[in-house]
Amino acid sequence: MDNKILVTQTSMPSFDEYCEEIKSVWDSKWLTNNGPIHNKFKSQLADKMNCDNIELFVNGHQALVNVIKSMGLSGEIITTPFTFASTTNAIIEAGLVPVFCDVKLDDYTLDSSKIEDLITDKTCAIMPVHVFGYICDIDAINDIAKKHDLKVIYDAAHAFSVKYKGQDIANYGDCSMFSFHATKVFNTIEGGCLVFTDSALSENIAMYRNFGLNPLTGDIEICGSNAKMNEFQAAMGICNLRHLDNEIAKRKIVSDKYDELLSSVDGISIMSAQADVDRNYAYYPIVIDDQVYPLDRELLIELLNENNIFPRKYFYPSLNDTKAYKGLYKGVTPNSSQISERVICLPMYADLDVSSVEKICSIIWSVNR
Ligand code: T4K
Repeated sequence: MDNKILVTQTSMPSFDEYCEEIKSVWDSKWLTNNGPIHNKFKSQLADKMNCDNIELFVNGHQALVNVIKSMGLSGEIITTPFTFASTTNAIIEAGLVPVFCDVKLDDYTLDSSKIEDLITDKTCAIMPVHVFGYICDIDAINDIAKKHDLKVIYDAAHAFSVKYKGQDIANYGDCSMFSFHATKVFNTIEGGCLVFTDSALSENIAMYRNFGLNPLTGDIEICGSNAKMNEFQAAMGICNLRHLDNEIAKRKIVSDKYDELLSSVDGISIMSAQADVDRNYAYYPIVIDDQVYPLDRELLIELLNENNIFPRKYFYPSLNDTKAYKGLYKGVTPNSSQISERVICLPMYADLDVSSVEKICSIIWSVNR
């Protein structure tokens, strides 16, 4: 083992705890396709998120593509370019057109004041992202969607277990997608889920995730995919759910330490806590203003790398500046480009010890004195 400090590190249950959870699979020989462990995990998640309609997926990306198709949407979806590629890719894979709306400089989420200017007669939905676990302008987005009869699909990949006004974040909008990838606050190795309000969608969602097969008639009703979560993933979820509160509590200690040590570095912005939000401390982004801070982003990353610390440029480039999408879709997004060019996510995970945070911060400070 080397002593590299990477941007994140997966949290896992003990080997014995996981083995205990998957033991029954050796008796049943039932590995996937809505097995008993899958179903147990699904009902645990529904209880945790206090929601009626939930479906589990092999990964979050497939879940996003699925819900766009299951809702029968067509035309344009207004979305943010400051996100992981999955958000835009899902819209395009589902056969729709992304329209990029700029983000706010304070929390990097969709700027709700700019959404209405982008609505046309082709707009069918808004897909905001609770990026880094910071929640969007939920109330304003809801009002706009109601006024213009649009669906709201939250890419909540980073926001598992976040609460807004005391309610689980899953309960806002028409649908929320959570990612349970190994790099997330809560993981099922790979995995994800959809939580949605309209129970009439359940049938379509289930069919799209299983080749379009109608379980009652045996007919193929739609052109579906294979996106089911298997028993090993679900077992990891059941174990990790037991440790989630502790995971978030440990992340809070890391985040608080960063806040304490970085809040007064000239030229480095950190995020402030949002009102009415119980956080999950998914990421620790900082934004560097190299007119003030002595190093630009690349040089700071180089300095950290020399010290065996490996932050990441989440998210760069802004998606409308990428090779795949540059010039193809509508939207003027200077804030997204500006943040993308200056942001780095510092190491953030439950087992990151405070002395490592102190080391990272002292390196950041060392060039600022
Ligand atoms: N929407 C948004 C906004 C998203 O951010 C994502 C995914 C999605 C949708 C789609 O959800 P999924 O289909 O993935 O469920 C990672 C993840 O692969 C991806 O899930 C995530 N967002 C994205 C932001 O980050 P990479 O390419 O940065 O991961 P990688 O392999 O470089 O790993 C980063 C660090 O994590 C490593 O340096 C060490 C640590 N790590 C990684 C793995 C794979 C572990 O400790 N254990 C592991 O198993 O994409």
